[in-house]
Amino acid sequence: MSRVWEVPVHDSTRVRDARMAAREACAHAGLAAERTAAAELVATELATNLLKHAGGGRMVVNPVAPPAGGAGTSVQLFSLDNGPGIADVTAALRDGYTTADVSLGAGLGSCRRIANAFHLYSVPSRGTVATARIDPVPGKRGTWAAELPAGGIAVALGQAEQCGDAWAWARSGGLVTLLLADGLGHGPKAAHAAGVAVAELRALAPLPPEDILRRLNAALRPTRGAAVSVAQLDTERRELAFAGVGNVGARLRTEDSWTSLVTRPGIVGAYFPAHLPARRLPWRPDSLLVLHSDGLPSRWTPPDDPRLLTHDPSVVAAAILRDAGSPARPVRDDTSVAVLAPDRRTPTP
Ligand SMILES: [Mn+2]
Repeated sequence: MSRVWEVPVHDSTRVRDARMAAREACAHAGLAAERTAAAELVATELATNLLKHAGGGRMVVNPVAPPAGGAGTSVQLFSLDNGPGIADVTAALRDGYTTADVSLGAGLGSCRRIANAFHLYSVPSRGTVATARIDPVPGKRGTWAAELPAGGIAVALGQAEQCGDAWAWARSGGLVTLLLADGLGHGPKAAHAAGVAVAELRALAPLPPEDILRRLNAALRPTRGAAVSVAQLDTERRELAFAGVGNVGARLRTEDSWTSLVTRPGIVGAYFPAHLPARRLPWRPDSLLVLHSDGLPSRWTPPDDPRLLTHDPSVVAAAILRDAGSPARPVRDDTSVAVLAPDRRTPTP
């Protein structure tokens, strides 16, 4: 997951770049030709929409874990803009629908049909976030339901190919564990360190967060190290356990307020804290957890739109990333956001 693609889309030549990014990501993920074609079509459509309807924006492409139990790697495409938004999302998702003078072709409805999961969050005058996931095999298309309990997005400093941040989630019995790792510095060595942490998660998922971090400390010793936070939801006891080493931020939404969860100073793989207590908190049906690397401005504001919070975790993560950064506040590092929200269900757009 260390490889990421980011394409600013401000003129028509960039539509091709978005399509090529999707193709490269599919090759990286080992997807078959038919899935690659689907990803290219979705990328072309989303990038074209950015130009035609949003006055530009950006596309991000990340390899991600496939749905629970699935093998291989999926490709997640994101389209982010601050354009006028889509007034009627339901109409826009109808196959063949377009507001442009000239038909764009299949449109968003087609993206929804082709992708294994497609989510759209649009606010008039604030812009649109679209996420489309292409899995190794077709199926379960175009659902609005949040079929995965977690989602995330990662972009690299200066649109580099290697991202030093990585996130992953894993299920083990009634436990759902979300991890975000920020490799020291940036570039390939940071990406390697974060990648090792993510690769270890599946095997460590039955352990409590503090033990996962201890085991990662050993696994990351040959690397340059990483800041890592681990949040684990016990779905039966409805309790969240959290522990972190280094500067990966965590915020938990409880009722209508956000709580920052504190991490211990240190570097997983290099300087591990002697004492690492996990914090345990109650988890409500409307709870939502955000993990983020320090690429996000330290004073970012959590989303206040209750509609956003009911969306798919991939959408929430992408909207946080979009809204936290601006030309006035350029990012200084790789940036990633991961969201845990297993109880979300979005019956209507
Ligand atoms: Mn970093």
